[in-house]
Amino acid sequence: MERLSPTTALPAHVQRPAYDRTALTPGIVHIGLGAFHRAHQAVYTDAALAAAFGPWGIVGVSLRSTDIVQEMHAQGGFYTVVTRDADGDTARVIGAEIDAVAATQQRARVLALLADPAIRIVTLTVSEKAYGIDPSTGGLDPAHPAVTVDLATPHAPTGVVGVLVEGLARRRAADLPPFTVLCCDNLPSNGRLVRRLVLDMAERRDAALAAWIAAKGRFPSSMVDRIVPAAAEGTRARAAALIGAQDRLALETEAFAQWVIEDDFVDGRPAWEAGGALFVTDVAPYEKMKLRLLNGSHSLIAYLGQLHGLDYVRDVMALPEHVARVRAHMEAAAATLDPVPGLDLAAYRAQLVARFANPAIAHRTAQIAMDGTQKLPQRIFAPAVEALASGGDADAFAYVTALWLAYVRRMGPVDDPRAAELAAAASQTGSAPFFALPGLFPRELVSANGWRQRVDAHLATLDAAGR
Ligand code: CS2
Repeated sequence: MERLSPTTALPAHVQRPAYDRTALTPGIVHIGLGAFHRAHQAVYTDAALAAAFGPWGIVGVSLRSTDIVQEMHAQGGFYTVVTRDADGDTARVIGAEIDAVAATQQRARVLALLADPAIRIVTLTVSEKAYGIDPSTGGLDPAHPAVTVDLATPHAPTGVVGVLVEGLARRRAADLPPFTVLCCDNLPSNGRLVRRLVLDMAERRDAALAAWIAAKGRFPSSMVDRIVPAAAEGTRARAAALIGAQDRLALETEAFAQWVIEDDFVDGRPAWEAGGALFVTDVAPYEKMKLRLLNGSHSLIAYLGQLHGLDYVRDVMALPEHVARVRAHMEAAAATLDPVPGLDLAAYRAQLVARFANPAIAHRTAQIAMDGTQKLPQRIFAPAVEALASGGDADAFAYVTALWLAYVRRMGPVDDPRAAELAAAASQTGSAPFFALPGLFPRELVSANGWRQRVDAHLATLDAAGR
C-alpha cells in the first residue's frame, strides 16, 4: 500500500487541506511534536488556513526524538487524525505541518529558524516536567538537568527555556521583534509561568536582554483540551482502511476539542477561531476548570486504574463504584471554581463523564499516572488548599493523594522526574516522608494536620484492601 504523502489521491469522504498547500510558507515554530499537538493545534491551524489563508505553516521541532522527524519527512508532513465516537470513525488529513527538525541533530537550524523574520509565533507542548520549574518558588530551577546545561552553554541550548532565550537573543541582536511564545501545556497561568522562566534565564545571561523581553515579548496563556492517547494497536490499520494509504503518523482522538487563548500577540496570528478557538482577555477561569475537573479526575481515574489492574480509562469508567468516585471528585473540585463565562459547569461535568467513558478511545491509565509530582500540584493540591481555606474538609483531594502514594509505594520505581526521591520516601513508613519532600506539597497542606490524617486514613484503608 502506498505511503501517505501530499500527492496521495484520497477517498472523497476523507477531509483534507482546503487550501493551496504548495503555497504555504512557515510562520510558526512548534516545539514538542507529540500526538497532542498534532491532533490539536495543528488541526486548528489547518482550519484557520482554510478560512483565511496566510503565511502560517508550522515547522515542528522535536527536542529529543528523531524518529518522529524522519516519519514527518517521509510523508511530506501529512498525517491522519481519526476521530472516534458513537457516530463512528472519520478521517481528516492535516497539511499544516510543512517541515520538521530534530534539535539533537540540527540545533543550528532550529536557532536560525527562531531568528527568521518569517517566524512570528513559537508554540509549545513539551509536558510539565520539561520547563525546569522550581516547585518552591515557581521560578527557574537551576538544578534541572536541561537548565543547568543551558546556563553553562547558552549559545548551544538543549532545553525548551534555553532554546527560547537564545532565539529571542538572536532576534534582538538582529533588530527584529520577538516572536510570541504560546504555551499549550497543562500548567496554571501557563503564559505567565513561561514568561517568568524565560526572564529568569535571560537575566542570568544579560540584564538588557531580559529587559527587552519584558518590554516587548508576549506570552499569552492558553487552555488546551482534547483527549489524544498515544497511538494504539490497530490505529494504523484503522487509518489505512479509511484513507487507502499507509500512515505511520496516524492518530486517534475524540471529537471534542477546546482551545481558549488570550488574544495578546506581538505580530498577528492565524484565524484559529475558524477551528473553534475562543479568544478571551483572561484564560484563568477556563484553565482552572479544566485542570481541576478534567485533569484532576483523570489523575484519580489513572491511580484507581493502576491499583485495580485496569489498563484503560474506559475500563475504570465501566465500573459504577469508580464512576461514583469520579462524580464525587468533580463535585468537590467544582466547589473551588469561579463561574466560567458562557459555560454551564453541570453540563461540562456530565460531558466529561461521557468523554472518559468513550469506548472507542484507548487511553492508558499508565500514561496519565506518570509524572505525578509535576501534575498533582495544580490538579489536586491547589484545590485542596482552597477548599480547606474556605472551611471544607477537602477529603476528595486527600483521597486522590492517598491513591497516588499507594501507587508509588506499590508500583515503584515510578515514571517521574523525582522517582528517586519518591522511592526513598516509599521505603519508609506512612505519608510523612512524602510530605517532607522539598516543594512538593504546598506549605498550607504540610501544616494541615487534620487533612494529613485523612490522607493517612485513606492510605490505611487502601493498604488493608490490598490496593
Ligand atoms: C492527561 C492529559 O496525561 C494526562 O495527564 O490528563 O494529557 C489530558 O488527556 C489532556 O489534558 C486532555 O486535554
